Amino acid sequence: MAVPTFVDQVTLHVSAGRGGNGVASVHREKFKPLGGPDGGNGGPGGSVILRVDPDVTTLIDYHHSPKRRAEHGGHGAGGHRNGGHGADLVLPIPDGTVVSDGRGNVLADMVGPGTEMVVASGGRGGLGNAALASSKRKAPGFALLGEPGDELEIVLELKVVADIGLVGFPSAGKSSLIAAISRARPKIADYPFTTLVPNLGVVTAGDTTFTVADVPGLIEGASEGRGLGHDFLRHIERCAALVHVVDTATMEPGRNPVEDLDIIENELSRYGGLEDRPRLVALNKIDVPDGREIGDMVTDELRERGLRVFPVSAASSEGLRELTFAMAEIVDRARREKPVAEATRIVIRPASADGSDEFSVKETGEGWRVRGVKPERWVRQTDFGNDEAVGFLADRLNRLGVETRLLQLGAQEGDAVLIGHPDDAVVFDFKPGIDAGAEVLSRRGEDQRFDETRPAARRRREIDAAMPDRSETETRADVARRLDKPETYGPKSYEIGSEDDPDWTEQDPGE
Ligand SMILES: Nc1nc2c(ncn2[C@@H]2O[C@H](COP(=O)(O)OP(=O)(O)OP(=O)(O)O)[C@@H](O)[C@H]2O)c(=O)[nH]1
Ligand SMILES: [Mg+2]
Repeated sequence: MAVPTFVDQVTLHVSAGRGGNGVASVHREKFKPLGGPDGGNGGPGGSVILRVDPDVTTLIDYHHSPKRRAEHGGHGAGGHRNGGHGADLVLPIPDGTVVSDGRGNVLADMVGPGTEMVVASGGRGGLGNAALASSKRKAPGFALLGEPGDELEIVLELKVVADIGLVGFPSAGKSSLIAAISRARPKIADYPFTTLVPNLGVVTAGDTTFTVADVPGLIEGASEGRGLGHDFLRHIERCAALVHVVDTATMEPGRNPVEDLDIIENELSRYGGLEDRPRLVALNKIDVPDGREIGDMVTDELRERGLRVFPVSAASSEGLRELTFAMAEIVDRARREKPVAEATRIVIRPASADGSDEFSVKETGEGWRVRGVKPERWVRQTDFGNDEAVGFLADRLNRLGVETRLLQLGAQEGDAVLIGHPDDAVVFDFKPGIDAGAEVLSRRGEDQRFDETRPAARRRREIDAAMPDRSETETRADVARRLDKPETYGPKSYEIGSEDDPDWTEQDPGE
């Protein structure tokens, strides 16, 4: 099979970068054991952006590698260092690319060099514990996770943007005509279907510069799939006018210019949508003596139908000036009626991604389903291995009114609460009445309200409780041993979530 060099339809899988995680870290200095939180924020992930590039004429690159991914944001670090911004991935596409989602909904029609579209937005970076600190929560022992970037499938379909489209039978001389009036050098040969992909040429006539495209030759039955031409008719959908290129010198029996033109018109009307385009007729190959004679014979008949007819020769250039000026006239008129598209920037966002406070609660067979931009984002930002982070999430949800709404709707303690899209919801047991603000009393990375679910934290708390009553010689480690509760926490500096973090290395069978 031949390797394709022109591709006008591809399915592309795009993934934006993940936001970097924020970090929980505590500033340590000799003789200053209680330094403040200094964990930096994660950087945002890079976005995937489509940009119309006039130098790109095919979607072939995407046919070869249909998966594209932007860079992830960098993680934050101690010492207030923020993670770097993940680089955007800019994908150049040809002018006239129509972008749709996998279900056939058109998202954008990309016309005009420089037009941009953000198809997949990078995830936000998570806040570090320095940014999360407040007067109530002076040294948070947790940080927020970066959010995943958008990931989706899009379909790109190229509809060449040309002002004039040439249509006609195979070998009528369409490519020869483009070569004669522009600098384009398409393949020309005396066998049918020489042209396999549209050719584009830039033509200047007087003060007007415009583009002309040809498409593979059409034959009778093209609209039913005969020949190649039908698949390419989408490339003339955007043209302001069509030019029939008719062969006056064909040796094929039974063919004549008028009938050829009728057959092509019939195929165009079966394709549909092109009825309103003005038509010109180029009677080609009049340098051949028989051709000129036949051209003369049919000119009047075609003119009587109201068509503007131009006897031309792509070989000798006769008549081409008149033809190109007539094209320019139509293009000028069309441009006056419909100004050329300017570069625009389009950002696709899910309808609800406006950061609104709206959320919904619905009872389903599986439990109470909570949907909303904020609750879902907060869940994605939460490190569920860190109780303080989970407590922070509970506080945020309560402040938004999620708990109140659940109670109003009749949710009972122990009911399942699912937050997020059915495919990847996070499930909680409903436990109302958890007061906000308890975090101030907890150790870093812990939240008293979750003690029963965290044996390690409970153990530590029991040791804490026994400390005031210990004998003078007893150390904390002795107390732990006496209570048969070995403790792994030491006065070491560590980044929460790092390998040194006791919560990280410690394996609690019950968790
Ligand atoms: N004598 C003469 N021959 C021409 C003229 N225009 C094209 N031809 C010849 O006709 C043959 C077909 O020309 P193409 O330009 O390839 O025709 P086409 O319409 O692009 O054909 P497809 O791409 O197959 O649809 C070639 O051998 C050309 O040299 C002309 O004005 N005079
Ligand atoms: Mg051709």
